[in-house]
Amino acid sequence: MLLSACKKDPCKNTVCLNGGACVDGSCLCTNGYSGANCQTPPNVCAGVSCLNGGSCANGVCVCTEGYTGSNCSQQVSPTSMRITSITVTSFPATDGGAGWDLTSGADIFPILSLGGTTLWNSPNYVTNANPSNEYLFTPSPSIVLSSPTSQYTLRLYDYDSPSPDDYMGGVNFTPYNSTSGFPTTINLAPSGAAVTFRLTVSYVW
Ligand SMILES: [Ca+2]
Repeated sequence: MLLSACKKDPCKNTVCLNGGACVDGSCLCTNGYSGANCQTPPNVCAGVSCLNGGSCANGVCVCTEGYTGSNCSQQVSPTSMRITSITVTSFPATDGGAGWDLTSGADIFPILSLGGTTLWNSPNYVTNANPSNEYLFTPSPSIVLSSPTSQYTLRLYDYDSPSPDDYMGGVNFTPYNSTSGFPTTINLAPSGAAVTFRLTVSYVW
């Protein structure tokens, strides 16, 4: 009995933090803490998966711009978009078999419109454009699309002033789609289109 009474307490020098309890000299931790002294907090981001470039902080997803929701899976609709460049990627070599101009190629320029309103009419045109080349137009300032879910129209013309310009072809498009992410390059090339374009765009939320 005497020996037993003198036995050292194995928990005498053991400190258990964060609500842990010492049992036989070892800490029994609670609330997800771990470590010899229950000093290591639980990894609250374990098992939290944040999509679309989001990252976990304190167990909660912090989403990148344009995304929301508990795991950043939902897109935030942009309030507007901007077109920073328009590339003409193809156009017909002839006007129904005849040349666009009497003795030379088409002098191309695009026009962007929304409904019946012209939003941008290229101030410059490319003389004698070659149908096997691509042509870049850079609006300055960039074109604001204030209604990204509306249908816009981009058309290509052959400059013929003082005669009326010839319409060469065009594409209808809706700039923003709630399920396609936020691409910065948009190809406007529906099958069968005589004239096709490639846009570079940015988003404003
Ligand atoms: Ca012309």
